[in-house]
Amino acid sequence: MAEGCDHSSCEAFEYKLVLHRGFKLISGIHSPEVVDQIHNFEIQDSDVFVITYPKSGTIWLQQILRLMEVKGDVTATNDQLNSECIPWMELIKSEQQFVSAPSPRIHVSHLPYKFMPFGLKQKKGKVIYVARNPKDVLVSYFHFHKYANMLETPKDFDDFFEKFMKGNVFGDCWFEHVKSWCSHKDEMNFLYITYEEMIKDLRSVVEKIASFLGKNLTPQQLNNVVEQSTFKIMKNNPQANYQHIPDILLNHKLGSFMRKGTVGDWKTCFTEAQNERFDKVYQQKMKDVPLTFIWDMSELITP
Ligand code: PPS
Repeated sequence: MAEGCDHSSCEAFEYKLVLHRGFKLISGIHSPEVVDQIHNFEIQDSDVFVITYPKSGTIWLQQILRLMEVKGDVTATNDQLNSECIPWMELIKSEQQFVSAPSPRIHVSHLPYKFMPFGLKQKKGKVIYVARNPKDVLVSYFHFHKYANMLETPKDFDDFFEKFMKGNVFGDCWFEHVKSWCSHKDEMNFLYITYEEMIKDLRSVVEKIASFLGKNLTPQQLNNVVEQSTFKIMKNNPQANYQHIPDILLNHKLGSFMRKGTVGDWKTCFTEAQNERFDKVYQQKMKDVPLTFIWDMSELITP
């Protein structure tokens, strides 16, 4: 989410959320014209799209898929950033950039379903949707807003809580995002995974992804993918950790993409009243949605 503009020489550029066909884009980062073209991009069977609401594990998937492409050989990934090899759909500059990307073309995106290539609905290409429990998403996004210069700095947690609940952030409403994608899952080649299952058992999720993508990796190669995709390793891997983003966009002194990487951090920020309110909204908005989430680390420990 943090690249794609060329404001490295600007003293100060005012980024703001701008409504485009019912979805907020970030002015100066996203081009509404290019975003509108995505719908008509021709899709090949080998195309892969990782779809996430912000702060749900996007860069984690970039690392996993990148490593899978090189069969777990991390030395083969040293010369290029993950964000260059697996770019953001909403940040590409033109259709030509998409068309000429080497196969398999792998992209990540926070865009809602309605903007994505029509071909996906004809079961061309593959979609991996990564969801994370929305309370942890909210907290991770709050911390991200404090150091991301292209997003409005929240006054405090309460202020951000309100913005998130109203969907007044890039990505819009979490509930609508997950519902819009998951309600169309049968139209696409679609794999749904969660951040929490990756925390619980990364290896089995990596195996699931490999099988979905038809990748034949040996057990050792799979081990390598898993080992190189742990929080600790990624945090220190400049190809994966987004430390290359210029300070004009991310104030690295105030935060990091690889922040905590855990489940249940919402408990450090939510008040009891906020938690109750969130639960009420969650129950109401998700009442017809057959998805469940893990809210705390203790739920991950099998007795
Ligand atoms: S963004 O800005 O939307 O692209 O951010 P995104 O990559 O989706 O989400 C960032 C959060 O994912 C965590 N992360 C990980 N957690 C555990 N293990 C690994 N390997 C990993 N990689 C990324 C990252 O720490 C952010 O979560 P928080 O809660 O802020 O730590």
